[in-house]
This record gives sequence, structure tokens and C-alpha cells, in this order.
Amino acid sequence: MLEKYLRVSDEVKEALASGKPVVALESTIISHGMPYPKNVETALLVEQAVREEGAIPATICLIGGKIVVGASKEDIEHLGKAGLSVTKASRRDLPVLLARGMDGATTVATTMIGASLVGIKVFATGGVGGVHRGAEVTMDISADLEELAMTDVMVVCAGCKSILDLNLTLEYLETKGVPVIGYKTEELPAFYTDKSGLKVDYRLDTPEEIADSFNVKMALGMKGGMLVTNPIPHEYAMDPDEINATIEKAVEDAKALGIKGKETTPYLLDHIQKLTGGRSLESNIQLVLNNARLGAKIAKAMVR
Ligand code: PSU
Ligand code: MN
Repeated sequence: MLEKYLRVSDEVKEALASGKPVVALESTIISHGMPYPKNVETALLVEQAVREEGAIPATICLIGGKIVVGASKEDIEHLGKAGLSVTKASRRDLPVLLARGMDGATTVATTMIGASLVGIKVFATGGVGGVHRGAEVTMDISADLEELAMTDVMVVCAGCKSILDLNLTLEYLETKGVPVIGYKTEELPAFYTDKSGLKVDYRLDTPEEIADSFNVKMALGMKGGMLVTNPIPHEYAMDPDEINATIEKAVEDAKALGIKGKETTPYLLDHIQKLTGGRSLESNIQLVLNNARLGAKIAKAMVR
């Protein structure tokens, strides 16, 4: 029955069967996170970065009513070109989209679901969703956090953007029992910058230690993932004052326009890119590549 809704590429199937390291990659970042054609170029560069570190990439998306694990170049080109016209698919969207035979761009939550269905343990991306500013009134909390609480996949990211309330996001993760790890840092990175003023739960300095900690979680049968935060390389980081002012403006504009629900994150990402004249896009690309490399190293350490 599951096969009806799942398409796994031969390469990923073979890699999993022979115990090779595999890294899952998401597709909302392709269709809703970056403009065409940079989005497609980046997705392919990210796959290449995983390969260069000795792991197999598995980009996850929905095509024709199936969860695809190991998207083809054609799938990626299709999602990148279609952009916002592809449905952004989070957990609650999966049942109807698959039943209708539709395409979809998978968020962190649905990419974790796809990875976990085939046994992929490590997933690398740019940023995760979290508790939005003002969530004490709007209740806008990304399904990504709930997924981290229940699905056994480690997510490697560059921390959270300050479009979110980072403090509340950490509180939520603590309540849900999701470990927040800083790779070579004690401070939670904030996507475009390595500074947030907040602390991670644990600083771990090697891919092996990160892999070992996740293996313990699984050995104990503890449900849920782990959030590994990897600071953007310093040379690509943006000036914190500048990017924070831009984010403030973007959040205000979204409010004035009445942007709500699932449109919020894509609107803010796009608006920030426009306000910074594309400079934030370059930082975004570099941090995703950096996360893909770390994800591959951790995946290798997990199968050693
Ligand atoms: N944050 C980013 N870049 C992104 C996203 C979030 O910096 O591309 C995307 C991811 O796919 C994430 C989703 O899972 O947005 C979260 O959306 P929401 O807040 O609607 O759950
Ligand atoms: Mn939301």
C-alpha cells in the first residue's frame, strides 16, 4: 500500500540497502525559498556538495501523488520553474495532495516524514520553521517543531531567522524534548548571522559526537529528532544590525498587508531578498551548502 504513494530512486534504494550514508534535502526551499533559476542551480550544487563529502543526496518532494525520495534533475527543474504555483506541502497537506495525485514542495516537516519512511536519519537544509513573533496571539507555530518532536530524523540547519521569535522557539523545543545542538558554537546561530544572543543546549565539536548522541536517542527508543545548528561561515555572514532592521521592516510590511498562515514564511523570505538587493540570497546559498557538507559528514559518522 505504501508503495502506491512512494517513489524512491534506484540510487537511494541501493545506498540504503548497502548501508551507505544518505542525506535528505527539502524542496520548499526550491520552489518557495529562492527565485528561479538560482533555486535550481542551488539545489543541484547542494546535491553535489553532499556527494563531494562521500554521501548520497536524496531530495524529497511530491510528484504526481507520490512522495519522491531522490528527485531527478527533471523533478528539481520542474519544481524550481513552477515556483509558488506548486503547493507548499506541510504535514496537514499530505493526505489530500497524495489522494489527488498532485505535486508539492515539501517543508522541513514533510521532508522528515519522507526521510523517515525509508530510514534516512540525516536531513540538511537552510532554516527551519518555528514560533512566529506574536504567536501568543496568532498561534502561528510551524508544524516543523511538532515534527521534530515525533519523527526520528536529525535536521541540520543554520539556526532560525529572526522572522521568528527565537526565544519562544527554543522554549517550545525544550517542552517537546528536542535537543538543540550548536556545531562548534555555544550561541544559537540566526541564519544570516552567527549571533542571536541565545544559547544552544549543547555545543558539540565533531560530526562523530553529533552522530553518537543521535544514536543514543534512537537506542533508547526516544521518539523525535534533533536540531543541529551550524553557523553561516563568517565570510558570508551579514551585518546583524542591517539584517535585523530589514527583517523588522519585512515583518511590519507583512502585517500591514494582512499576510497570514502558510503564506507568511515565503512572503518574508522573498521580501527580505528584495530589500537586501539579493545579498541575502547569496548568504542563503552559502549557508545551505555549508549545512549539506556537515550533514554528509554526520551521515558518514552514523553508518561507521
Ligand atoms: N525558513 C527559511 N527558509 C525556508 C523555510 C523556512 O529560512 O525555506 C521553509 C522550510 O521549508 C520550512 C518552511 O519547513 O518554510 C516553514 O514554513 P511554515 O512556517 O509555514 O511552517
Ligand atoms: Mn505557520
